[in-house]
Amino acid sequence: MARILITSAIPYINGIKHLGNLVGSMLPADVYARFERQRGHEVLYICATDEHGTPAELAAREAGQDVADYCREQHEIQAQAGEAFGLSFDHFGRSSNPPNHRLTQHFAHVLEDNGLIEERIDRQIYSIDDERFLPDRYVEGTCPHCGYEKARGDQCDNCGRLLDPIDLKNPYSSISGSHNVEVRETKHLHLLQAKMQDRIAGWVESKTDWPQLTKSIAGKWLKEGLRDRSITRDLKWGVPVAYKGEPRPGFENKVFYVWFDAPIAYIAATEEWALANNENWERWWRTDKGAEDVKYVQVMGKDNVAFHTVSFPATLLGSEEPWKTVDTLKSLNWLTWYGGKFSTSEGRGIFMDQALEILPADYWRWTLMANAPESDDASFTLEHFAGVVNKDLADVLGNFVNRITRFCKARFGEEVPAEGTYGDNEKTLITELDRRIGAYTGYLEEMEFRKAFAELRSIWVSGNEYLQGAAPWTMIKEDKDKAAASVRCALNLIVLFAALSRPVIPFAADKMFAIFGLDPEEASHWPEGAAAALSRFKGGEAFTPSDVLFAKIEDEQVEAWRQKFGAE
Ligand code: B3M
Ligand code: ZN
Repeated sequence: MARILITSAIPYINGIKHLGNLVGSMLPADVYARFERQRGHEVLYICATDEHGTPAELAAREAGQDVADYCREQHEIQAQAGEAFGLSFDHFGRSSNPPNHRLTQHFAHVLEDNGLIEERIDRQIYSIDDERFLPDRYVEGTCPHCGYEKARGDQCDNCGRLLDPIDLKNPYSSISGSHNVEVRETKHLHLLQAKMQDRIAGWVESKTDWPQLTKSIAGKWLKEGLRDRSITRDLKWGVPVAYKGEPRPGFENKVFYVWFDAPIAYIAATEEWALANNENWERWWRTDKGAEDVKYVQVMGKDNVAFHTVSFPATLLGSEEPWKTVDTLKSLNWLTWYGGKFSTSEGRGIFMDQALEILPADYWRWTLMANAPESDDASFTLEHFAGVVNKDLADVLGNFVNRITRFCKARFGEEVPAEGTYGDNEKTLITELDRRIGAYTGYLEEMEFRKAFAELRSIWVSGNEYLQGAAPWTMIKEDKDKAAASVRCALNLIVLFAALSRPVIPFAADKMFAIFGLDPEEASHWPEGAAAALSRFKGGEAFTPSDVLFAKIEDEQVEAWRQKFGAE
């Protein structure tokens, strides 16, 4: 049994996440966590809300709320949405909670002791009308690289480049819209990443099994040369620049930069989990306390990769303390909404809460994961979604389950039939299933989700084909025992399919187990092989057919959703 620590990028607190955010980090991490749990490994899946920085302050201001209240409410909303989507976090913490304050201040302190932090004078945009500095997203303007006119101070949404606010052309305050701004000097702490270039490069080098996308993003940053970066901001909301309760002189009105404290929240949220469950967090994070045996997997969208391959490792390695660093880093491309951006402000796209108002979680989970933006960006359209649900879930998996349980009930009664023995048809099926289950398991291990779920779909199809060939509905007239054996085989297949499908469609899988009154925890142990799985029921086991597992999506529904969610 291995111990596997999984973290997905922690979602910003500023409002409920859309389907693109979901498939970019939390959902693939969940699928992987569920898979590894079913295989009997000890898994700890940690996530949290990312509550600091200008996104939080700006959103609270827009909502007309105090930022602490806003974060508390939004955390609850995101926690509930995650649960409703079946995201199986072991803990969903908050970057604003005390453990993260303590750890963030601790890291800054040891980094400074190690000569990796320095006070420097920065030039920052100051808004005369707002009477304050405008860090990061508080300032907008024209991107110096691509000319986009609404680039934010920290990043251009159009070309994706990271920016320094003073590089923006024609800057203005995003609070008041005022152009009455000037550059002023202010003191900040800088993390001396340039000193760590060789150290980080060597560490990245040692990560031989990182996927291509991850490697190439890290490589690009290292090639450009690591730059020192400021890790404090002129803001009120955040982790105070203090140590053991003592504010740092001259930094009373400053906090740590959100990207400095957010990854540390992975550790802090583990500590929250430990506190709540009387567990030990250090055995997951400290290599001197048992974490050397942990496999640590991170999942995130491609825009977060630089922070996880360079900045966060600089924090961990620079501390010279025995922290666990990432082993496998799975990064994903973008999911687009009809080829464009999901946008809260423009009402384009579907958000997690809205999705569940119209259809159950599994419909979305399947479609998103089977078409995950892995090798490239992928486009979400309602038409494609309806096609996938109708074909894969309703016609292939749902139909298989409904058809065989109804037929058995009508002709053999509500018990698995015991008559007959397996023959050539079943032998062929077992051979095919073993091959496909092996491939499927391998893809899940590698987190190659599209390939994995293409394989799972083929596994479901092979069940349908088997049933088509065995045709118990005609066979029953010639050879009732033979028909009984194929019905038994097909009923066993339902349980096998449920176990294999549970990482991605957990709710439907549990409904499938419930047909036979099976305990999902026990019945979902990762299948050893098809032969064993298909002889689970020997005959005489009672069952109750379920109602329709997956309803088809009608054209009229698609049309109505197109209007509602701004499809183009
Ligand atoms: N909250 C950005 C994002 O949600 C950021 C991730 C932090 S991971 C430590 O894309
Ligand atoms: Zn740009």
